Amino acid sequence: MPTTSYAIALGSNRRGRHGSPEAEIAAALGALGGVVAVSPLLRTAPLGPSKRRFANAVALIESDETPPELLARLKAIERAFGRRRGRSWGARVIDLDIVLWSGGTWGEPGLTVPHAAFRARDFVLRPLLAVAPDWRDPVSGLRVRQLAARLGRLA
Ligand code: PH2
Ligand code: MG
Ligand code: MG
Repeated sequence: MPTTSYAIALGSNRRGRHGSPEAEIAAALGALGGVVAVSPLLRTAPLGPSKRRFANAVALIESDETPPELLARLKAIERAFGRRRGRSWGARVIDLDIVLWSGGTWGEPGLTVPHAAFRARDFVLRPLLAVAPDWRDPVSGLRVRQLAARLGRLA
């Protein structure tokens, strides 16, 4: 029985072999497995240099994997979906980020949990609020609903 849950942020702003960004996110949810909740899908303005709008969502999953094990699997799914690496913040078929982990914090080069920037990102906090409003961020001590309210316009 999985004892560990994760909040995963999904983003896409480029068509892939499944079709539209929305279709890529739906396919990624299937590939993830262990999904227990999915937020509504949002269309969001790009943060950063990419010109195309994103489809974004957050899923809660249950998994026995450690954060590095899950990260390796997320990267494999990104590769299988045709994600090209190396172009930082370029348009992407799929982006799968670990946002929160029920085990608390994890810190090592290349993997920080909770996600280092999620508290400032509307396109993560808004869908996260829909599926896990009471999840407490172990770093700030604030619940997701408080983080969302703090970011403004959200709660
Ligand atoms: N992801 C990024 C950079 N900018 N903007 C939006 N709206 N949604 C994203 O998922 C996103 C972004 C890097 O991962
Ligand atoms: Mg990523
Ligand atoms: Mg990302």
